[in-house]
Amino acid sequence: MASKKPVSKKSDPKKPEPLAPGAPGVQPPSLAEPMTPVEPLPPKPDQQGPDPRTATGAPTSASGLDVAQQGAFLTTAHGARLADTDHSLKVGSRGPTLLQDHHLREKISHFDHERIPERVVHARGAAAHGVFVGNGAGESICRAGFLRAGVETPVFVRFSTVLGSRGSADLARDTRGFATRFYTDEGNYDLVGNNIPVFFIQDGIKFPDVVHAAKPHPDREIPQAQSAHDTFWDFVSLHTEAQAHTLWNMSDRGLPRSLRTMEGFGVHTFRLINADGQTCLVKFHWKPKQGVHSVTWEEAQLTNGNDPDFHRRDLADTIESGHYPEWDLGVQVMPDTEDEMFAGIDLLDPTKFVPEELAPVQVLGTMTLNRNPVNYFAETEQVAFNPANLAPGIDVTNDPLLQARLFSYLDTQITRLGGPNWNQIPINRAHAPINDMLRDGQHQDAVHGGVAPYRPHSLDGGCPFTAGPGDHPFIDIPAPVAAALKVRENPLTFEDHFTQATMFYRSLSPVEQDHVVAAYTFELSKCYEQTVRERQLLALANIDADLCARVADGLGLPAPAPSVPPTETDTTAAVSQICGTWPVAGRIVGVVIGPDSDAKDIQAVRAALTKAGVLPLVVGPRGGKIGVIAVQRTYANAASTEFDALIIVGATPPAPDAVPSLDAKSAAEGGPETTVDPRVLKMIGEAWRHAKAIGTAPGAGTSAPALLPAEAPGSATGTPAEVAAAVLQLLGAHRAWDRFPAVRTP
Ligand code: HDE
Repeated sequence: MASKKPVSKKSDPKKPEPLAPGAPGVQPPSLAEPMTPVEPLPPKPDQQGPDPRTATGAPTSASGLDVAQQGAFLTTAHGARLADTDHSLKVGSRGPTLLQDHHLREKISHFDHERIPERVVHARGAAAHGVFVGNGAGESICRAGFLRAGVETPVFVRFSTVLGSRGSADLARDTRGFATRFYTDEGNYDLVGNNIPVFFIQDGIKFPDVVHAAKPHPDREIPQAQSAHDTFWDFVSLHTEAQAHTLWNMSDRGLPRSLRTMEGFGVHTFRLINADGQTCLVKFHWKPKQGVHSVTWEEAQLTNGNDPDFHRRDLADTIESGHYPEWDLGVQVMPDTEDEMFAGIDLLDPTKFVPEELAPVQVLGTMTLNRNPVNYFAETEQVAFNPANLAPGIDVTNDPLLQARLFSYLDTQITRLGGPNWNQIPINRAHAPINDMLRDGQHQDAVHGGVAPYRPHSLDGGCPFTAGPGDHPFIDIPAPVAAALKVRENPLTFEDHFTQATMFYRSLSPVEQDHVVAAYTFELSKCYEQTVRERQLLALANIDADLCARVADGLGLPAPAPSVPPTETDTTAAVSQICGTWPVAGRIVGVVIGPDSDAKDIQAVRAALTKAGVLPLVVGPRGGKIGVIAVQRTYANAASTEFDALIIVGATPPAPDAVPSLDAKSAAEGGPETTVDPRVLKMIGEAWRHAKAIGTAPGAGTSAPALLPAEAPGSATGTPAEVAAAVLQLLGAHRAWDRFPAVRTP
């Protein structure tokens, strides 16, 4: 018979003990709910929030940011201490509940309003704090103070995908947002860019069209965070100025390995002015010191299932571990000519980029991201960027896409952040003194004194005054505007929609071109409408006949003839990601061990990797420890996609209960079954297909079955030290690129 349950549970009548003097933060080890109030633990040094505030408005002390609460006692929002937060106020233990229960209503009502509307685009993001240090090279072209040599400016950077909602997966094929706020001494400067240097549309008035087409279909709200559907391809095949950006999306750029390994671009052309009043036109670039790397499409699909937070986690973990990511900020400088053209490229057309061979990127300073946000909502969610936030010395151009953005961002925050005072939210506050005459409105946080928030006035001492030329005011650069008719049309120079798409495609390496072909074939195969596929094939025919033929072949459709004359174009080296060697610090290597692996061998591999700044994660058959080695991942929860390379130390782990399975080599050869643990084989098979470095260090007295084809590119075998060294070298190239054609062979 079931034991009788108590009919009611009373709140604990025990009174809290007074604080134990001299023992702040020390909790007795106990599994029970703590009953003795203690002051919060002091925070770690890097956990200071941006000007955090308590509910009372007073700045928090240094302590308290690593715990959720700011004091020992639970209170209501207006400061009354609470004796019970677990039981609503009822008439007797069986109710009904009383409307009088203020704490219940306050708690539930606040909860009801915990969510704010997500961003209509760029809803999913991850962010970090950091610092930008100017190198002085910008002084000759721009008077903005933060570019001066040695000036340190705090920054907050938010990376995002464009299409998906807040809860979507990180590795969607998509453009990435790269929005940087510089908290300069002269006010906030926001460089709100992307990881792709060109955009879908030339005029901001088309933005709702491209976004409606790319978002999930309005009837069923599918697919989430994807461009592989009819409405997207319908739009871009009709609106051919979108073809260049779409091609970048279909390339590896649409699938970054990490937010740390992305380039950033300001996209538009901006106008700079120096201290002597000379102007120039520039395109902004962020160049990651970690290299520009991507994942393969299969990795992206697997990762979205295994770890939809892959990019967020990677950024936060890397910063936490002290491997701070860095980017150089650079500019391509073009003369400020009357026609705003450069080498035949209309600098006001945001669907065009300037090849680096024509205007090299000149570095103005370096940004380091070195601190994770303390609170996602307060910082990453509430940050509100605005391309209209400019520093004195930097101004916009008449790019019609940029012009529309100058309206949109301010407008959007009024709905998203609930009123006009979003600039007062801590993450949005300028670090320069604020002295505006904006007053009142929802969520007004300031208690403004005085009586004269207007100008001119003779009260309040006449303040504020307007700044004179020597007071570093914001400068509207006096650019000439030609007399012309009011019209709704584009310049003729915006009409070429294909040349730069062709240039981009032909500048990629064969492996990267294969990926582009596979991406188009996948995406178009997901469209139901035959006319949409055929129209997009026509656009591809206008870009490159071979690209079109290969995609058409994959779709089982005839390749159409181009509708515009074939393009002759140069190539440009900087768009290919396969070049050179890159630093390996901050990369992750899975060290796969078996029950009998030698601890000394494992340690040798770990030590070599750690010395190079690479994070080794030991993957064992079960959790806990094997000898003295702590297992960080198990065969059950490890995913090959988490690692940039694999090293197998010791005998290859046997299958539990001798479950036979195919290994990578014999699978490739259609050969015999082995008894290697299938989860390990899966990891190795995936790493092989994704062209990752694979090392095997069989160790003394043990033998690893030859899992890979002989002389496999990107593989190494030998002693633990030899294998670690070889894998580190392979990692520098990111992947064993010459393995891809082998994968491609049917
Ligand atoms: Fe945005 N964009 N955008 N955009 N955009 C927004 O602003 C918009 C454009 C970009 O991490 C929104 O606060 C219009 C180009 C980034 O918070 C919204 C047009 C580029 C982010 C908006 C553009 C961008 C946004 C959504 C065409 C690259 C994320 C919420 C005229 C140069 C910022 C918000 C963050 C966000 C409008 C075009 C980049 C609705 C109307 C071009 C990185 O205001």
